[in-house]
Amino acid sequence: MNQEKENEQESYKPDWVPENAGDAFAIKVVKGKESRHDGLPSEKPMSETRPTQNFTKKPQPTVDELVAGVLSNDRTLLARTITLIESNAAAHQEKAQQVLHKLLPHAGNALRVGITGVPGAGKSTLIESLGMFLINQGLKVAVLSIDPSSTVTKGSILGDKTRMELLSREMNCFIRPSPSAGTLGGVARKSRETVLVCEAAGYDVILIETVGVGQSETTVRSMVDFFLLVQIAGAGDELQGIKRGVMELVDAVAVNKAEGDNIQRAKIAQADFNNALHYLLPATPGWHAKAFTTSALNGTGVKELWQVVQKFKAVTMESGVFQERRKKQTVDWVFRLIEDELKDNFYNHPAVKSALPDIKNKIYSESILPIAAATMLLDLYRS
Ligand SMILES: Nc1nc2c(ncn2[C@@H]2O[C@H](COP(=O)(O)OP(=O)(O)O)[C@@H](O)[C@H]2O)c(=O)[nH]1
Ligand SMILES: [Mg+2]
Repeated sequence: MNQEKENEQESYKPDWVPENAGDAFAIKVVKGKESRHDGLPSEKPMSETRPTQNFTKKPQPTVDELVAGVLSNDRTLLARTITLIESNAAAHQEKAQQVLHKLLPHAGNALRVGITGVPGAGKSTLIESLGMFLINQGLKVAVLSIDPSSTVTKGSILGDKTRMELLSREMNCFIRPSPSAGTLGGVARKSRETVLVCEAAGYDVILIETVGVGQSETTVRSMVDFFLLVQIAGAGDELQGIKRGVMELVDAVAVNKAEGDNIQRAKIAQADFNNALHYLLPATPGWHAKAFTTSALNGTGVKELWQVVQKFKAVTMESGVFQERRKKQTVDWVFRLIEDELKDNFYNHPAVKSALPDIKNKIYSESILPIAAATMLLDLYRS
């Protein structure tokens, strides 16, 4: 003990200290402790006493655990299954397919509703309103969004979560943001599979919000039963980016923000939309799309909107159009999967990959004809 104390007090001068330097340069060396920090003797070296187990990852649930979890609507396992589906890692995709395979017989029982419209039209707010209405009717609601431009950090869901404040606190609601940025095809495949997983978990209504840009509307139309366009009155058709094409895809139009001073304008817009819809081929055979007014903010028109959806379901089920569309959607999906796979294979082919930049340059400089370029790349792929 005495010896130890002496060691602790021992001072020495490093060799860079000037000669004749005073005590200011002295360094006191304290011997390391052999005992634990609480002063008690340690039986193991320090490195072995570290609680490494806290830093190891939780074991991954097995396929059967995920399946059982989804079927019993365990929200954590539901979310983990979706994360698996969204992963691009080959091992995850393989596992996701096994889970899906087992869930498929339990899917298909929900009503799938797509909601489109320009940013700011009030889609998320309408989902909050409609979702709460449905939950109060005893239904379970899943909300998904499709936005190929969103990323994990900058995704629109940040805004959406605040718009869906009440809904996000409901036990009977499950909200899942868009898979992070990727090709529309990739995002769509993941979302389609997520729909099936939510159905297997027992959700009665799946609401899918999509940004009203590019091809995402056609994509969402291809995975829902009912498609709703949310509009605002007085914004002007150009401002709302209304393409005739979108009107041809929808089963109803909701002229939103129809409250206060805006009611009159909303009614005029409603008439305009009804007029336009009248001349279009219906998106769903046997169903005439109509425009309605809503105020997502204070909930007016939401109940009526749901009655329209209910009527749509009854009419199309009766005529068989509902079932027919689902079958057609499945066939389309299969072909889309094939197309995506072929495209992936093509662009990832080593010979194609390495030749592509050069061929692109040649196309730019017009030193190669387009058809020759395509033939050259395809030949490389087949070689
Ligand atoms: N006055 C009014 N404002 C609304 C209504 N619905 C949505 N908003 C507001 O419009 C803005 C955009 O709404 P949001 O739901 O995020 O639109 P989204 O981009 O289409 O999802 C928000 O500030 C909402 O509070 C409505 O019915 N009336
Ligand atoms: Mg939104």
